[in-house]
Order: sequence, then C-alpha cells, then structure tokens
Amino acid sequence: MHDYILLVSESTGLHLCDGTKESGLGLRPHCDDNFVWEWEGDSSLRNAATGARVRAEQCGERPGPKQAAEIDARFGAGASLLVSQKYRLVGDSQQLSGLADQLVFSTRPAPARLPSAYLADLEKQGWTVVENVMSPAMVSNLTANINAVREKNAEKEARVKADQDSRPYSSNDNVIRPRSLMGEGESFLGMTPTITQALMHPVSLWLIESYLGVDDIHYCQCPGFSILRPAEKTGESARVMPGGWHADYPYPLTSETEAHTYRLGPEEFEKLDASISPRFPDWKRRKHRLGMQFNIALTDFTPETGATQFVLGSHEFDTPPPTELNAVPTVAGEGPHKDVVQMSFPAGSGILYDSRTYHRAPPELNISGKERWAMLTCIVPSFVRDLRARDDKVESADAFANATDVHAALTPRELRDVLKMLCDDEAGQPRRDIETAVAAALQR
Ligand SMILES: O=C(O)CCC(=O)C(=O)O
Repeated sequence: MHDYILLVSESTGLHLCDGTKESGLGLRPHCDDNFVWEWEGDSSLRNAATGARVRAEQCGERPGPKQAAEIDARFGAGASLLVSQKYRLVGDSQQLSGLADQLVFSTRPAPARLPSAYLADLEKQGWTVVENVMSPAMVSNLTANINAVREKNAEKEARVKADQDSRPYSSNDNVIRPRSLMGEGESFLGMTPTITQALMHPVSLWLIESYLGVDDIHYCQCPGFSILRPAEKTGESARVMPGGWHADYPYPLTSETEAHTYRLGPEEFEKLDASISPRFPDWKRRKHRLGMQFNIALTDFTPETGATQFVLGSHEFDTPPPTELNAVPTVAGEGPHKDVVQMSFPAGSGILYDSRTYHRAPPELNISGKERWAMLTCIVPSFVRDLRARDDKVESADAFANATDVHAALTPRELRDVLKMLCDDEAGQPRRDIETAVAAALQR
C-alpha cells in the first residue's frame, strides 16, 4: 500500500504536477495521476506517475498551543490538527522555473491508488471506492461540529426518534438528519472548512468531471448528513416495510415515480427537463451520463452497520428500479433481491457511483449497536438544474457568504470551486453577491 500525497501550493491552492509540456513541473486545480507524489526519505519526493523527483525542505511552524486552541474554538474540536506541515521545494532552478514563486506547499493524503485506477473502475463497473477523501482529523472535526448541533437540539432530536420508534423499519427512516435540527440561516458549510475541503477534493472532482465528460459540474443540493440509527426496535415496529429502491437525481426515481421532486408538483420536473432535453432529448431513458452520487463514510460502512444496498451494474439497465424490487421487503440474495450486495469501506472513504445505479438505505440491517454516519452528495453537470430551485443549497450558500473565518481557512482554489459548485445560481453560475462577499472578506 502506498502513502501517496498531494502537494498544495500555499499561495494559490493549486496542486503540483509533473509532466507538463513546458517544463515538467506545473500547477493545476484538479488532480490526475501526474499530481500524485510519495516520499523517498525525508527530503525527496517522487512522482508516482512519471518517476520525476523533487527535493523539499520543511519550513514554517505548526500552530503552538495558544494558536491551536484559537483554531479549535473557531472551527470546532480538532480543527488545529488539520493545519499540515509546509515544505519548500529546493534545488534545480530550471526544474522549478515553471512554478514562478510558488515553491511552498502543504501536503495532503491522497487516495491509495492512482486516479486513473478509480476512473478505470468507474468505466468498467459504474462505481468505485475512493479512500482518504477525509483524513481522520477531518472526520473527527466534522463529527464534533455535528455533535455540537445535536447537543444544542437534543429535545428536537428526541422527538424525531420517538416518532421513528413508533413505526416499522422503512428505508430512509430511522435516520437523524442533523441539518433538519438546525435553526434557519445556520449551515455546516459555514461552520468549518472541513466540509468544503472534503467536497472539493481535487481527485474526486477530476474523477467526476472525467466520468461525466464535462468541465463544469455542480452539487445539485447542499450535501446532507445522514445518521443511520442502530436497529434496536422491538415488537410490531421491528417489521420491515417494502421499498426504498431508487435511482438518484436527475434520473427517474422508480418505474412508478419519474420525478425526485414529485412532492413539489410537475412544474419542478418540467424545469429539470428543460435544463437537459435541449442536449439530450431522451435523457429519461438513462442512456447518458448525467449524475453521480458520492457518499462519504464518517463511520465505517459494513454489512453490520447497515451499509447501502446496491444492485451493482444496474446503471446500464434501460429502466428505473422496477415495481417488483419495491413490492416486498428486501432480503438480499432472495427473489427480486437476488443480486443485492453491500460494499464495505472505512470512515474517510467515499463510494462514488453512477446515479442510475439501483440502491437503498437499509435501516433494519444496522445491527452494530452504533450509529452509521455519512455525508451524502449528488453531483451533476452544471447545465442540469439543482434538485430544487430554492432549498437548503441556497440557505447554506447564504450562510457561507458570511463565514469569513472559513473563507480565510480555505485555499483560493477551494474557494473558487465551492463558489462554482455550491454557491451557484439557477443557471449554474457562481452567485455574484457571494463572490463579492468572499472577496471583501479576504481583503480585510
Ligand atoms: O444512506 C444510504 O445508505 C443510502 C443513501 C441514498 O439512498 C442516496 O444517497 O441516494
């Protein structure tokens, strides 16, 4: 197993790559194989794709106890651990000439394999698991922020749980959604830089753009946190209801229900159709790549913790999940569910899959006695409209606009990407008001 890393320029947030035509070394926003490095000793880095070497010396100071306490107070427990060691590239001035004055880099763990290996998985099977999207420090900082919201809203959560306990297991139930506990105007995106850092991961963005075959992508809603409670029901409520099988946005949800926005009426679906059909008139027939789901585990996903159930390969099927899948309770390996599987992967990894894939959350299977935590995200080409015109994506973007501390903690590259992908308007363009607010905050 390799300990691959990415090198992030201190001044621009761009990533160091080898293999550019001009001079070998270069800087770009998103990362394919040529951006992956590994240490050879204390001061030599080797490019995992090209074998090129650069020398690097430690520089800068890690936060001292006082500064660490300030960072933790601002962004939640453990945030100071996210500040990584910096390195200055040294040596051959011709080799470094393409970098101008961008010679100081921080390191970030990279996924365990080269980006092209994950893309090959996606092309072959429509899904892959990307490791190290979040470091243990990122996971624990995000968890601390979510727990703070839960503690503040403990009574509300207790009411939600009591309601859930009174009914049988049903997919998408027995889940705590911390977002729904929060007050108006609050947003996780504005609380800690960790969320943006995870969502704007330079390897996952490269993978998604490459698989979808577009340069412009965006999140179709504000990422949701989902906490699947342990399956501890007894008596009548321990029954399992049929259902839960679906495909993700923008594709038809099931054979019976075309629109993800069915509760909002046909107008919303017409707007979605209008955003896609000029390019792909027959898009509902599931022939084109129009969406990916990226679900990042914040606790381990295993069969015992209730990992998502999939019919892998179903992204190639012509129709949405058929009636029979949702007609009887799911028993993996039996009857209409004979091909149902669960994928295991550890906290900090994400499963990235084609949105056409049939899948279901299985609340009845979390027999671990613990909660299963995840950040659920959906990404589409920018021309595909958001899941809803005005929803928590807009609310969280508004909160992000005021989160000046978070802006200062992100790199210019991360800021550009979050403005484009999570703070965009109905036409998929970054909102000017938020761009202006962020620029003003950074000048202060
Ligand atoms: O929580 C899960 O296991 C499944 C989530 C899901 O259905 C989705 O992301 O669309």
